[in-house]
Amino acid sequence: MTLPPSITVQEMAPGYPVYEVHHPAASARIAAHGAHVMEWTPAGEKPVLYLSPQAIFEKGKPIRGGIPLCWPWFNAHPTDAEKPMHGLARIRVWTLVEASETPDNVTLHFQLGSDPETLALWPHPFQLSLKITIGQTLTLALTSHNTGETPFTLTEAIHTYFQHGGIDKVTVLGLDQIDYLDTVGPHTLRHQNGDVIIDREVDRQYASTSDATLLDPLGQRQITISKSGSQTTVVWNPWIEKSTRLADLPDEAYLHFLCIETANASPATVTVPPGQQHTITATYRVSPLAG
Ligand code: TA6
Repeated sequence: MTLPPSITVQEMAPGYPVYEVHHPAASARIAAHGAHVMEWTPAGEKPVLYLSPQAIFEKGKPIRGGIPLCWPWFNAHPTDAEKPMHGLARIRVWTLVEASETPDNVTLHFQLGSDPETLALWPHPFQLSLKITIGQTLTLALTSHNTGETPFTLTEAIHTYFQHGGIDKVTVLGLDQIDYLDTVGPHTLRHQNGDVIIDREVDRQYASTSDATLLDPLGQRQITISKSGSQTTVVWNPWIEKSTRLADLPDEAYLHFLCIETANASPATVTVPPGQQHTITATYRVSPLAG
Protein backbone atom coordinates (compact mmCIF):
# COMPACT_ATOMS: atom_id res chain seq x y z
CA MET A 1 0.00 0.00 0.00
CA THR A 2 1.35 3.44 -0.91
CA LEU A 3 1.59 5.86 2.00
CA PRO A 4 0.55 9.51 1.48
CA PRO A 5 3.37 12.10 1.66
CA SER A 6 2.78 12.94 5.37
CA ILE A 7 3.25 9.36 6.57
CA THR A 8 6.46 7.33 6.83
CA VAL A 9 7.08 3.99 8.50
CA GLN A 10 10.06 2.80 10.53
CA GLU A 11 10.72 -0.60 12.07
CA MET A 12 11.24 0.13 15.79
CA ALA A 13 12.30 -3.52 16.03
CA PRO A 14 11.90 -6.45 13.58
CA GLY A 15 8.16 -6.85 12.90
CA TYR A 16 7.35 -3.75 14.99
CA PRO A 17 6.52 -1.01 12.48
CA VAL A 18 5.72 2.50 13.71
CA TYR A 19 3.96 4.98 11.42
CA GLU A 20 5.08 8.60 11.72
CA VAL A 21 2.78 11.44 10.68
CA HIS A 22 4.23 14.86 9.86
CA HIS A 23 1.37 16.97 8.48
CA PRO A 24 0.91 20.77 8.62
CA ALA A 25 -2.02 20.23 11.04
CA ALA A 26 -0.34 17.79 13.44
CA SER A 27 2.31 15.17 14.04
CA ALA A 28 1.76 11.70 15.50
CA ARG A 29 3.23 8.24 15.93
CA ILE A 30 1.21 5.04 15.75
CA ALA A 31 2.55 1.53 16.37
CA ALA A 32 1.02 -1.30 14.32
CA HIS A 33 1.27 -3.24 17.61
CA GLY A 34 -2.11 -2.60 19.20
CA ALA A 35 -2.89 0.03 16.50
CA HIS A 36 -1.50 2.11 19.34
CA VAL A 37 -1.49 5.90 19.01
CA MET A 38 1.61 6.79 21.01
CA GLU A 39 1.91 10.51 20.27
CA TRP A 40 -0.29 13.31 18.94
CA THR A 41 0.79 16.95 18.76
CA PRO A 42 -1.51 19.43 16.98
CA ALA A 43 0.37 22.25 15.21
CA GLY A 44 1.27 25.01 17.69
CA GLU A 45 0.52 22.80 20.71
CA LYS A 46 2.55 20.80 23.23
CA PRO A 47 2.20 16.98 23.01
CA VAL A 48 -1.26 15.89 24.19
CA LEU A 49 -0.63 12.26 25.11
CA TYR A 50 1.60 10.92 27.89
CA LEU A 51 3.96 8.12 26.79
CA SER A 52 6.05 6.51 29.53
CA PRO A 53 9.82 6.87 29.00
CA GLN A 54 9.96 3.32 30.40
CA ALA A 55 7.39 1.92 27.97
CA ILE A 56 8.12 -1.57 26.65
CA PHE A 57 8.06 -2.09 22.86
CA GLU A 58 7.88 -5.88 22.55
CA LYS A 59 5.27 -7.98 20.76
CA GLY A 60 2.69 -9.28 23.17
CA LYS A 61 3.35 -6.58 25.77
CA PRO A 62 1.15 -3.46 26.11
CA ILE A 63 2.70 -0.05 25.55
CA ARG A 64 2.45 2.17 28.66
CA GLY A 65 0.85 5.45 27.69
CA GLY A 66 -0.63 6.92 24.52
CA ILE A 67 -3.95 5.24 23.65
CA PRO A 68 -4.13 1.52 24.48
CA LEU A 69 -7.23 -0.23 23.11
CA CYS A 70 -8.91 -2.45 25.70
CA TRP A 71 -11.00 -5.09 23.88
CA PRO A 72 -12.95 -7.44 24.11
CA TRP A 73 -12.82 -7.08 27.88
CA PHE A 74 -11.97 -4.13 30.13
CA ASN A 75 -9.74 -4.76 33.16
CA ALA A 76 -9.29 -8.41 34.20
CA HIS A 77 -11.06 -11.16 32.22
CA PRO A 78 -14.39 -11.75 33.97
CA THR A 79 -13.77 -15.44 34.69
CA ASP A 80 -10.11 -16.27 33.93
CA ALA A 81 -7.46 -14.17 35.69
CA GLU A 82 -4.77 -15.92 33.62
CA LYS A 83 -5.96 -14.11 30.48
CA PRO A 84 -4.29 -10.80 29.55
CA MET A 85 -5.44 -7.67 31.39
CA HIS A 86 -7.65 -5.51 29.13
CA GLY A 87 -8.07 -8.17 26.48
CA LEU A 88 -6.14 -9.01 23.30
CA ALA A 89 -6.43 -6.00 20.93
CA ARG A 90 -3.57 -3.98 22.44
CA ILE A 91 -1.11 -6.91 22.34
CA ARG A 92 -1.63 -8.00 18.72
CA VAL A 93 -0.05 -6.55 15.58
CA TRP A 94 -2.72 -4.87 13.44
CA THR A 95 -2.53 -4.28 9.68
CA LEU A 96 -2.68 -0.82 8.11
CA VAL A 97 -5.18 -1.34 5.27
CA GLU A 98 -5.62 2.26 4.10
CA ALA A 99 -4.02 5.67 4.60
CA SER A 100 -4.97 9.02 3.06
CA GLU A 101 -4.59 12.71 3.64
CA THR A 102 -6.32 16.03 2.96
CA PRO A 103 -5.06 19.58 3.54
CA ASP A 104 -6.68 19.35 7.02
CA ASN A 105 -5.84 15.87 8.28
CA VAL A 106 -4.49 12.37 7.82
CA THR A 107 -6.56 9.18 8.15
CA LEU A 108 -5.17 5.73 8.92
CA HIS A 109 -7.33 2.60 8.90
CA PHE A 110 -6.05 -0.43 10.83
CA GLN A 111 -7.68 -3.88 10.99
CA LEU A 112 -7.34 -6.93 13.23
CA GLY A 113 -9.07 -10.22 12.47
CA SER A 114 -9.67 -13.27 14.64
CA ASP A 115 -7.31 -16.22 14.27
CA PRO A 116 -6.61 -19.46 16.19
CA GLU A 117 -4.67 -17.51 18.86
CA THR A 118 -7.46 -15.00 19.48
CA LEU A 119 -10.11 -17.75 19.35
CA ALA A 120 -8.20 -19.54 22.12
CA LEU A 121 -8.44 -16.38 24.21
CA TRP A 122 -11.97 -15.38 23.17
CA PRO A 123 -14.12 -17.94 21.30
CA HIS A 124 -15.73 -15.55 18.80
CA PRO A 125 -14.81 -14.73 15.17
CA PHE A 126 -14.46 -10.96 14.69
CA GLN A 127 -13.09 -8.21 12.50
CA LEU A 128 -11.88 -5.15 14.39
CA SER A 129 -11.36 -1.84 12.61
CA LEU A 130 -9.77 1.33 13.94
CA LYS A 131 -10.03 4.54 11.94
CA ILE A 132 -7.72 7.29 13.22
CA THR A 133 -8.16 10.86 11.94
CA ILE A 134 -5.26 13.12 12.87
CA GLY A 135 -5.32 16.91 12.54
CA GLN A 136 -6.13 19.81 14.84
CA THR A 137 -8.41 17.22 16.49
CA LEU A 138 -7.82 13.50 16.96
CA THR A 139 -10.62 10.99 16.38
CA LEU A 140 -10.53 7.23 16.99
CA ALA A 141 -13.43 5.09 15.77
CA LEU A 142 -13.24 1.46 16.92
CA THR A 143 -15.68 -0.86 15.12
CA SER A 144 -16.37 -4.41 16.29
CA HIS A 145 -17.81 -6.59 13.50
CA ASN A 146 -19.29 -9.93 14.51
CA THR A 147 -18.29 -12.28 11.68
CA GLY A 148 -19.52 -15.35 13.56
CA GLU A 149 -22.84 -17.17 13.81
CA THR A 150 -23.73 -16.25 17.40
CA PRO A 151 -23.99 -12.96 19.32
CA PHE A 152 -20.97 -11.82 21.36
CA THR A 153 -20.88 -9.52 24.37
CA LEU A 154 -17.90 -7.29 25.08
CA THR A 155 -16.54 -4.51 27.24
CA GLU A 156 -14.00 -2.04 25.83
CA ALA A 157 -12.09 1.19 26.37
CA ILE A 158 -10.17 3.77 24.37
CA HIS A 159 -7.77 4.09 27.31
CA THR A 160 -6.16 7.50 26.71
CA TYR A 161 -3.28 8.91 28.78
CA PHE A 162 -3.40 12.75 28.72
CA GLN A 163 -0.36 14.71 29.79
CA HIS A 164 -0.82 18.00 31.67
CA GLY A 165 1.01 20.62 33.70
CA GLY A 166 0.42 19.19 37.17
CA ILE A 167 -1.96 16.67 38.76
CA ASP A 168 -2.72 18.93 41.73
CA LYS A 169 -4.27 21.59 39.52
CA VAL A 170 -6.20 19.59 36.90
CA THR A 171 -9.97 19.11 37.13
CA VAL A 172 -12.37 17.05 35.01
CA LEU A 173 -15.66 18.68 34.07
CA GLY A 174 -18.77 16.97 32.76
CA LEU A 175 -19.17 14.24 35.37
CA ASP A 176 -20.97 16.28 38.04
CA GLN A 177 -24.00 14.45 39.53
CA ILE A 178 -23.00 11.20 37.78
CA ASP A 179 -22.90 7.86 39.63
CA TYR A 180 -19.64 5.95 39.45
CA LEU A 181 -18.14 2.64 40.49
CA ASP A 182 -15.11 3.35 42.67
CA THR A 183 -12.71 0.41 42.12
CA VAL A 184 -10.00 1.56 44.54
CA GLY A 185 -10.40 -0.90 47.42
CA PRO A 186 -13.75 -2.69 47.72
CA HIS A 187 -15.82 -1.77 44.68
CA THR A 188 -18.28 0.89 45.86
CA LEU A 189 -21.01 2.78 44.04
CA ARG A 190 -20.66 6.52 44.69
CA HIS A 191 -22.08 9.83 43.39
CA GLN A 192 -19.96 12.65 41.91
CA ASN A 193 -20.53 16.09 43.38
CA GLY A 194 -18.85 18.87 41.39
CA ASP A 195 -15.76 18.64 39.22
CA VAL A 196 -13.41 15.67 39.59
CA ILE A 197 -10.12 16.51 41.34
CA ILE A 198 -7.19 14.12 41.72
CA ASP A 199 -5.70 14.02 45.21
CA ARG A 200 -5.29 10.26 45.67
CA GLU A 201 -5.40 7.06 43.57
CA VAL A 202 -8.48 7.43 41.37
CA ASP A 203 -9.97 4.51 39.45
CA ARG A 204 -13.61 5.24 38.66
CA GLN A 205 -16.11 4.01 36.09
CA TYR A 206 -18.64 6.83 35.57
CA ALA A 207 -22.01 5.85 34.07
CA SER A 208 -21.81 8.69 31.58
CA THR A 209 -22.62 8.99 27.91
CA SER A 210 -21.70 12.66 27.70
CA ASP A 211 -18.57 14.62 26.84
CA ALA A 212 -15.94 15.55 29.41
CA THR A 213 -13.28 18.26 29.65
CA LEU A 214 -9.83 18.11 31.21
CA LEU A 215 -8.94 21.58 32.56
CA ASP A 216 -5.15 21.99 32.74
CA PRO A 217 -4.44 25.43 34.26
CA LEU A 218 -0.67 24.93 34.53
CA GLY A 219 -0.59 23.78 30.91
CA GLN A 220 -2.82 26.78 30.11
CA ARG A 221 -5.15 24.60 28.01
CA GLN A 222 -8.18 22.40 28.11
CA ILE A 223 -8.85 19.14 26.29
CA THR A 224 -12.42 18.24 25.40
CA ILE A 225 -13.31 14.58 25.04
CA SER A 226 -16.37 14.03 22.82
CA LYS A 227 -17.69 10.51 22.37
CA SER A 228 -20.33 8.24 20.87
CA GLY A 229 -21.27 4.60 21.37
CA SER A 230 -19.95 4.76 24.93
CA GLN A 231 -21.87 4.38 28.21
CA THR A 232 -18.87 4.71 30.53
CA THR A 233 -16.15 7.28 31.19
CA VAL A 234 -13.24 5.88 33.19
CA VAL A 235 -10.95 8.24 35.14
CA TRP A 236 -7.69 6.74 36.38
CA ASN A 237 -4.59 8.01 38.12
CA PRO A 238 -2.34 5.44 39.85
CA TRP A 239 -1.05 7.98 42.42
CA ILE A 240 2.19 7.31 44.31
CA GLU A 241 2.13 3.68 45.44
CA LYS A 242 0.85 2.19 42.17
CA SER A 243 3.23 4.36 40.10
CA THR A 244 6.17 2.88 42.01
CA ARG A 245 4.76 -0.63 41.55
CA LEU A 246 4.43 -0.36 37.75
CA ALA A 247 7.86 -1.18 36.26
CA ASP A 248 7.10 0.56 32.94
CA LEU A 249 6.18 3.84 34.66
CA PRO A 250 8.57 6.28 36.41
CA ASP A 251 7.80 6.69 40.12
CA GLU A 252 6.74 10.31 39.70
CA ALA A 253 4.72 9.71 36.52
CA TYR A 254 1.42 10.10 38.40
CA LEU A 255 2.16 13.83 38.61
CA HIS A 256 2.13 14.24 34.85
CA PHE A 257 -0.79 12.27 33.37
CA LEU A 258 -4.45 11.47 33.82
CA CYS A 259 -6.35 8.73 31.97
CA ILE A 260 -9.83 9.72 30.76
CA GLU A 261 -11.17 6.69 28.94
CA THR A 262 -14.07 6.35 26.54
CA ALA A 263 -15.48 2.95 27.40
CA ASN A 264 -18.21 0.43 27.83
CA ALA A 265 -17.17 -1.09 31.14
CA SER A 266 -19.32 -3.41 33.25
CA PRO A 267 -22.08 -3.11 34.20
CA ALA A 268 -22.30 -1.48 30.74
CA THR A 269 -21.66 -4.16 28.11
CA VAL A 270 -22.22 -4.28 24.35
CA THR A 271 -23.83 -7.27 22.62
CA VAL A 272 -23.26 -7.53 18.86
CA PRO A 273 -25.56 -9.91 16.94
CA PRO A 274 -24.03 -12.11 14.19
CA GLY A 275 -23.21 -10.12 11.08
CA GLN A 276 -23.75 -6.79 12.87
CA GLN A 277 -21.28 -4.20 14.13
CA HIS A 278 -20.83 -1.66 16.93
CA THR A 279 -18.69 1.49 16.86
CA ILE A 280 -17.30 3.51 19.74
CA THR A 281 -15.68 6.87 18.96
CA ALA A 282 -13.62 9.44 20.85
CA THR A 283 -12.60 12.89 19.60
CA TYR A 284 -10.07 15.13 21.35
CA ARG A 285 -9.75 18.89 20.85
CA VAL A 286 -7.20 21.15 22.57
CA SER A 287 -7.97 24.81 23.20
CA PRO A 288 -6.27 27.57 25.22
CA LEU A 289 -7.51 28.31 28.72
CA ALA A 290 -8.37 31.92 29.36
CA GLY A 291 -5.22 33.16 31.22
O1 TA6 B 1 -7.74 2.61 33.71
C1 TA6 B 1 -8.34 1.70 34.52
C2 TA6 B 1 -7.45 0.48 34.76
O2 TA6 B 1 -8.24 -0.67 34.67
C3 TA6 B 1 -6.76 0.59 36.11
O3 TA6 B 1 -7.36 -0.28 37.05
C4 TA6 B 1 -5.30 0.22 35.83
O4 TA6 B 1 -5.11 -1.17 35.97
C5 TA6 B 1 -5.16 0.72 34.40
O5 TA6 B 1 -6.39 0.35 33.77
C6 TA6 B 1 -3.92 0.25 33.68
O6 TA6 B 1 -4.02 -1.11 33.37
P1 TA6 B 1 -2.72 -1.78 32.67
O7 TA6 B 1 -3.09 -3.21 32.44
O8 TA6 B 1 -2.46 -1.03 31.40
O9 TA6 B 1 -1.59 -1.58 33.66
